[in-house]
Amino acid sequence: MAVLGAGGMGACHADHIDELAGAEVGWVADPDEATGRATAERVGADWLADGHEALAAADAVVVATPDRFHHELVAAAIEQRLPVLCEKPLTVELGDALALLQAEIKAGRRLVQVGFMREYHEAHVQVRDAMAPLGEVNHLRCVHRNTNKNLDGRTRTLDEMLVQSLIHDIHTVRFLSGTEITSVVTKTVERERGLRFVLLTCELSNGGLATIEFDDAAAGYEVWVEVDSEGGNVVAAQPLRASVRRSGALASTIGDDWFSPFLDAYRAEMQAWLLAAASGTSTGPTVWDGYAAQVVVEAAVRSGASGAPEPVELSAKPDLYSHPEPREIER
Ligand code: ISE
Repeated sequence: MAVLGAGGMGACHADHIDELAGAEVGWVADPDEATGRATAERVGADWLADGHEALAAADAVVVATPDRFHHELVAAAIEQRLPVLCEKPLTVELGDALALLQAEIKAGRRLVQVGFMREYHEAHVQVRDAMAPLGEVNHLRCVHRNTNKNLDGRTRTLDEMLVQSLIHDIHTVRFLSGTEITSVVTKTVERERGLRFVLLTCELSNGGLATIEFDDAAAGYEVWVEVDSEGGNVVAAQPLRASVRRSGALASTIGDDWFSPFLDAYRAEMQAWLLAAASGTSTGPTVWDGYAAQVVVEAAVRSGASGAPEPVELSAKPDLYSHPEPREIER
């Protein structure tokens, strides 16, 4: 495997590949030599500065570079018919997501898995399984509280929050409800230091609603979902945490980083991707999912500016993405 980008996510993916039997990290590519070498040496791989060089040598590739480089590397991997695991977002620009859709259609195969790893997170999987027999979704509520301790006091723009964070919840709405988002209204709360809270209200193609509540300066990191369906209500299990009674108080720890609550999900995602790649098939969130989430992001940005509901207009879903069965990758 080649791992392109050795920042937090690249290093995490390289470690997970290294842990799993049957796959090896051959190359870690990162223009920053110290960062690249640190991960490469840990997993017994070679360091390369150039992602394209690593890609030419590998059987499969993980793209975990800064978001703006995803498009060109994924396009090159599709061109070489290599299985790809690409961190979210698939691309930053909608036009680039469309180009990847066209490239995969031209290749005639699903080659890319997009890193919407909530699909591999136990609490989300439990909700999906529990709601399956309950019929149509009437309302799906996503709560996402980010502490953003690594922003050093900087606040993010609406676009950044949507592309970097809420895009996960947008995918969660789509994969849990099995519907498409047809319109979105964006409301925001600005405080002295900048944008703090975003609320998306989405109409779904089955006539239901979804709301995404996003706090970018919360006291602790939390992600959960609640669903009201025709046949019942499902609430995601909260993580098990010890309660401590001390000095007349009852306390529990939430945690403030977004990474550790999802470590098992990242591992499961990697395992699923590797198994599919090894058997010549593909699985998990597709380029269509990456594109569809990006269309919702663009509509939410427009609504943030206009204050009005904005339609989410997807192109017709290509056949390649219409059937759930994994397809063989022919090389
Ligand atoms: C981060 O990039 C992630 O992917 C996390 O899952 C998300 O919760 C966080 O908001 C993002 O910044």
